[in-house]
Amino acid sequence: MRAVAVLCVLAAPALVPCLPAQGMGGGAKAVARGSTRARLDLPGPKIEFRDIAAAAGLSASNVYGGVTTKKYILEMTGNGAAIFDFDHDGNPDIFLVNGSRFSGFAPGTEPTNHLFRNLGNGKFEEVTTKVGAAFAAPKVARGAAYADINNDGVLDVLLTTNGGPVHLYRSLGSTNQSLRVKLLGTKSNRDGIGAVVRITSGSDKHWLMMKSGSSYLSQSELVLTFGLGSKTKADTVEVQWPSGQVDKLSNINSGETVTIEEGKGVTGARPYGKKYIPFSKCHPEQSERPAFLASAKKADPSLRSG
Ligand SMILES: [Ca+2]
Ligand SMILES: [Ca+2]
Repeated sequence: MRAVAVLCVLAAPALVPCLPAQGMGGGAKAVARGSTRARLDLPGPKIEFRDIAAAAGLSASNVYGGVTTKKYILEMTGNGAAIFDFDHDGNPDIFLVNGSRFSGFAPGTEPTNHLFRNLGNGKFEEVTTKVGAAFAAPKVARGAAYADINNDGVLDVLLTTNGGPVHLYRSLGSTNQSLRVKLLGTKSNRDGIGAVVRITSGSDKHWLMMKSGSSYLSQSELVLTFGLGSKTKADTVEVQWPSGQVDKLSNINSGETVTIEEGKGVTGARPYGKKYIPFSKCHPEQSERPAFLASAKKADPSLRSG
């Protein structure tokens, strides 16, 4: 099974054409075109999904059961996945954990995580081996979630393994800027789940939805992190709440986590703490450094060497 399987889950509406057309509302008609192309004819615009995973660079193999046979349901489910902007360049990246086979793996042959960096042109680069030896070490993983565990503004990653320990990876980040948004619903639900936040920063536009779930038995933090690249503020921030309330704000600085309360605007701001702790002090057993830290060092002479 290849990484494309995760995108199939994310694009679940594409599975609708597999259902019989009978009973579907609005005069919908399903038209199947082979195993990789399907089209759902609706009264509105035509919607069609095409498998572009390999062309986009998402070609690493994920391991579940045998290549052609699966003995157990858990060998067919796929594992945790997360989409977040790990390097704050404004492009969402893809993190996958990997591997379920109840017959086990010979030592050293276990599957590995996959981290794909979004190049912003429809292509992804796998950077798994560039972000630290421990990150790329073989393991049979299951759940995956992300959060900023130390308030440095950089998202860290947690994963669980089959019958093994939990792994927590603290990212050293980059010199790119970011803004984090926590929502406080009043008419809407307290965490703002379902709310859409849109920001503009110069000519850049980004949006994220506050959501629950989306990974295998995992929940990432309920804070939205926007990568701003070199921009130091969001010119506009708009929150569209599930209640229908729309809050519009302006000139929100990067480098902090702001709390936006429904109908009131910004009611709190927490600046990030210290960043760029030398890698060797965090992980003296490792010689590799995250690729994005290396590039950040080149761009920021104040970045201390590990
Ligand atoms: Ca990115
Ligand atoms: Ca962090």
